[in-house]
Amino acid sequence: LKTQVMSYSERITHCSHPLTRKLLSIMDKKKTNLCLSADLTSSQAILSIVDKVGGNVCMVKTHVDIVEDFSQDFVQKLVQLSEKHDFMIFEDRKFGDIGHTVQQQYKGGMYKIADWADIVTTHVVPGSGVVRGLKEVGLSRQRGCVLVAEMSSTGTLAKGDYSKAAVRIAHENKDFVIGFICQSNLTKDPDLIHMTPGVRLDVSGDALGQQYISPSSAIRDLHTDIIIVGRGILTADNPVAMAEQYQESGYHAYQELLT
Ligand code: 6AU
Repeated sequence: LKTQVMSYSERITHCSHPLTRKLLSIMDKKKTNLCLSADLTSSQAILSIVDKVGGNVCMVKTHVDIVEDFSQDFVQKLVQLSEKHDFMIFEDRKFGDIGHTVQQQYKGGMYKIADWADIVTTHVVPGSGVVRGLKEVGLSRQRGCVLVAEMSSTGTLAKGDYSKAAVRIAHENKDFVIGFICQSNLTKDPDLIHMTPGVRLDVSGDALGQQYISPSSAIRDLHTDIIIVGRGILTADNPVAMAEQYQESGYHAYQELLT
């Protein structure tokens, strides 16, 4: 039995957060629910793949702390690419400390994440103070955050009451929280976007506990909104063709929900 969902354009009219609205309008305009996880270690390699597949994605996710030659010039160029191709920048920092510490990690150090990342991830293990700390830094810069409510890895502890608490923290901080990293649909609230990693077409896992599902399982069966794909694209013989394939699979699964 198929469950009717709202189209991206219809959902925008039910959303209040400017970042959620922007993201949905990019998804609608570019016909994509694909987020590239650009988990490469050289700035040049990241900028090169992002320039090639920027047209296929609604977001580019980074792990800046794995970039060997990180510089502010790198993130400036990434921001330029986000303007050229119209995608959002998503730093997967997974904050996980007390509010006071995460504020400094978010705005300071060598990365100055708050200066360039539209969205960041945070764990909720410290309780809601982590979100309130990030919010004090991010709100005036029109930033947002995504809560890691569930994980794709074997034996994850982020489940059950923990995930429910993440949903509660999201609802209490909707001026700053725009969604979840998750493996299921956690709320019908149109403002909160469900983003699902652990998506790949050719293999079912890796040697370190990563577990994969297909784009259609994520979007059509689990009713999440965005697929996050790293190695499925990055290690392909033809990453550009593969990005197109993930874009099509994810978007097709969304269209199946609409009909
Ligand atoms: O497609 P992969 O397996 O190459 O990469 C998946 C990406 C990696 C992980 O750090 C991230 O998604 N991730 C996350 C995120 C986005 O927070 C949570 C999770 O549960 N599983 C996961 O793989 O960059």
